[in-house]
Amino acid sequence: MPLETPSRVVQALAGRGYNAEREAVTLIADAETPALALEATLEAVPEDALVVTTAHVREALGEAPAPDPDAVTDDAASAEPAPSAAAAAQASPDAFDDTPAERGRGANVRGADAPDDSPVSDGANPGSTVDSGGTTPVETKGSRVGERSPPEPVVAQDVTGQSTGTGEYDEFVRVFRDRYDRLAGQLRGRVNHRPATAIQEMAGGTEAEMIGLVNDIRSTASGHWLVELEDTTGTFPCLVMKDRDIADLVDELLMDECIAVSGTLADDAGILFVDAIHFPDVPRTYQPNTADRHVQAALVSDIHVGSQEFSAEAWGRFADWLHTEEAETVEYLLVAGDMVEGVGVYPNQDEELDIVDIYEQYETFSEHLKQVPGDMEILMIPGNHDAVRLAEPQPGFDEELRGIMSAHDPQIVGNPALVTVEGVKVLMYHGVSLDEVIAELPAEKASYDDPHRAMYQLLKKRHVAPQFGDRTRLAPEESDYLVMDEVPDVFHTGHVHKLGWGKYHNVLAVNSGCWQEQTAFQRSVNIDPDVGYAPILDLDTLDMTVRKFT
Ligand code: D5M
Ligand code: FE
Ligand code: ZN
Repeated sequence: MPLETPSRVVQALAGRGYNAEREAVTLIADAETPALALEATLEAVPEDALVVTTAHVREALGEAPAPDPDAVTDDAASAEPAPSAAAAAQASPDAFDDTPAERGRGANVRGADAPDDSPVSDGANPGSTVDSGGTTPVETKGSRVGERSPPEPVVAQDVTGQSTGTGEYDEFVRVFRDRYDRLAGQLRGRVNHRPATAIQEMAGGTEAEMIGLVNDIRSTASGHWLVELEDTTGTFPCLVMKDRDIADLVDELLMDECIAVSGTLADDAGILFVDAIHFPDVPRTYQPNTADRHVQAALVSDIHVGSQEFSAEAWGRFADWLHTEEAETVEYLLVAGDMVEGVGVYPNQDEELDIVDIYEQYETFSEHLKQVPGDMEILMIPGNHDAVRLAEPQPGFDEELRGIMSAHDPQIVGNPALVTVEGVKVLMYHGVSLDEVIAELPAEKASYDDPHRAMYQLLKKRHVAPQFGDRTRLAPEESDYLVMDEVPDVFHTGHVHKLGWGKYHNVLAVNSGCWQEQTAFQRSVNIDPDVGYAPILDLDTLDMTVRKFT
């Protein structure tokens, strides 16, 4: 069996009775000869082990005949030369011949239980209403095939089939240069910036402006902030005094994001005293696009089929509601990642698996997708639990998984992707960076209770995952797929399993909750997930209604 994709590696390991850590799978898939790497790994795994770990693979590859040395030693989370995650995991959608739509298959009508109609309130979200699925008697209809005929969304900013990265060091340099060029382009009109090397030559006391990626943030002995900016020529230290209003903005900074500063050089010209910080941002007056007919989209994510905590009941109620007259105008279903629970994603995850085989998980997911009316247009991106490479941008599912999920002929795209639905630009991103934003920023700016506020920060930075390292893995590509060149009209994420939405400079940010009850890990860290909600978006007004199906 060829072992060119991580999913094949997972399958091969599962065939031998092993779960595997995600990175272990990537390492094997990226080895020069994955089949040999797999065999070597299986030899290295102790007899009583259930999970193939990254350590097992590294140990095995140290001895394996001629594995790719980069793939062995690299860590995608470090800035050192470089994970070769990109090479092996690519789906090739161009080669994937779309099977004809089987629109009839999803139109099966099930008896719909009337869902609980307790209203949900969220005062923080003006302009949006929360409704429940069961307030109107649920009326199931006969076959709806052909009643909805939504045009296919147009997809941009999708790495699927475009990936060229091999994880070499200079590819990281190239992708950061691209990030700088594009985000600096957004800031250029607002400052008259000079390159770092030019500022290094300027006289003390001169006014200067610089655009750079945040390279370091330190507090000085006297409590001021020293922010080092880096551009394509070099770095320059910028000092933000603690008693200035702009000191608050330093709290919002993430490493590797692009900002501009204006200020005055110190007398010795060695440092820039900052008077203003500028973010690429969304213009306050941004006028979002809207559909020119009344049509709606359901925005969901984090279904986690295969987990013991997946709520098939809630999903069934949601799917049943979609068959009702009330949901007739809901023509699109957007799924922002984590279709399945996956295997080896987190330590001890296998103890909570209902389905241990990743392919069976997708088969079961596909069955649940078939409950959704067949005439809806479905669009999905992968998340960190899905069987694609973990490093972002993540390509869409490979052919084999597409085959499993083909019944509905969904549009399968990468993470992130900018999809235009009825003229409305929806930026879909799974949301792993939200963990990072929430961990780094003060609670009033980003928290699990208000995930949309963390999304506002990403909009302000015009990048879906600015801080490279820690939780967010980056695969270097020709360009930085994670930059928001265009302002989206709607920003849709998931991942943190919390429901939250609101508008930032007229852009609707929605984090869509989940369909998985609280896991043991979440209990241990007090994450209380929002389960079984479906945000329903009016594409003609960008107003939202949230329906509850638990
Ligand atoms: O992530 C769901 C949320 O829970 C997200 O905020 C990450 C967090 N999470 C869940 N399990 C873990 C473990 N084991 N370590 C760290 N963070 C975790 P999801 O991607 O759906 O698992
Ligand atoms: Fe999830
Ligand atoms: Zn996730």
